Amino acid sequence: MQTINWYPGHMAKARRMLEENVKLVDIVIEIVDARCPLACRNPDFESLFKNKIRVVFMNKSDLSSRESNKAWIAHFKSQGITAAELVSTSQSAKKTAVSIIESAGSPVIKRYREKGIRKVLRAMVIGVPNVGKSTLINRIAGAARAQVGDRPGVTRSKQWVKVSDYLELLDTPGLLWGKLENETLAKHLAYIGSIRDDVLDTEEIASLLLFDLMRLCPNELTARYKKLNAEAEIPYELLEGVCRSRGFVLSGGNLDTERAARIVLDEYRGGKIACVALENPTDSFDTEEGSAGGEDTDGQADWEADSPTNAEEWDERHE
Ligand SMILES: Nc1nc2c(ncn2[C@@H]2O[C@H](COP(=O)(O)OP(=O)(O)OP(=O)(O)O)[C@@H](O)[C@H]2O)c(=O)[nH]1
Ligand SMILES: [Mg+2]
Repeated sequence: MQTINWYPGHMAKARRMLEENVKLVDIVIEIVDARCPLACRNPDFESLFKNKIRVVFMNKSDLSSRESNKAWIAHFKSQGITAAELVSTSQSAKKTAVSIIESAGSPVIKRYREKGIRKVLRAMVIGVPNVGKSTLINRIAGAARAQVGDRPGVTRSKQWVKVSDYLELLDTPGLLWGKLENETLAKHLAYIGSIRDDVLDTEEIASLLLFDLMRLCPNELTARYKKLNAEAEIPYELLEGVCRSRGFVLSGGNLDTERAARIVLDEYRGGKIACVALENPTDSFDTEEGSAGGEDTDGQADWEADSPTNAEEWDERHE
């Protein structure tokens, strides 16, 4: 796979931005995609948010499997982290999210009440691009306050959203962090649309996605694209199979794999292929084993992921 790499400078900036803003809040709400919580989480958070109340929302849980959602919640619980599954696009998300945020913040409210102060709870919503941070904030606020979109990098700067006289949420731009040197996890971020498609080789990413889905949910995959060869050993053959299934043939008889790649990624991200987890708490992604591509050997960036640019913009505006 094309190497997805991280610029340490951007990493430092993103970290500094979080460090500066975390001082302004009582709670850190971490949004992860339920299909790949590991890829979405930053290993640095333990130290960065040491003294903060933290909540993990596994959003887009409608796009993953029930068993996996349950397993992840139990996993977070075993680590002492409050976690809940959410579907921010559904009405019921507001009630679930607000009740968890309020109960997580109740010790702070209580502390202030003892001093005779009615405290406004402030929570910062963070996460990699496209996981649904702004959608959740809008849902909680009950209005379209924050801009949303089905691509990464929609939110470009931080924005406070007042939910009530006692709760304010800080929307932040999606930040890509530290996991990009692990090829498997980087691949997951590409699948879920956290990395801009125009800096990716979409045909390669779609081929790898098909290859992974053939292992995770062969029945659903072959039901959707009928001409796939379940025994294919080369990921690209599966993309060609999608072309045959859908009749994506160019004049001259060549297969339109570019079109197939766009369709596969769109359909996967929209939950049309299967609702299945890419990661489970018992998985180990420490090594590159099981990844179907080349290796990052020299640590040099082949291309620059987009979202650090958001971090820079955000930084500049708030320095
Ligand atoms: N299926 C499903 N889609 C969701 C859910 N939450 C958000 N989405 C969709 O995911 C896409 C991204 O949502 P945003 O709220 O813009 O994501 P974000 O994290 O703010 O993204 P950036 O600002 O780019 O970092 C939109 O198309 C939403 O409709 C969910 O729970 N389930
Ligand atoms: Mg946003």
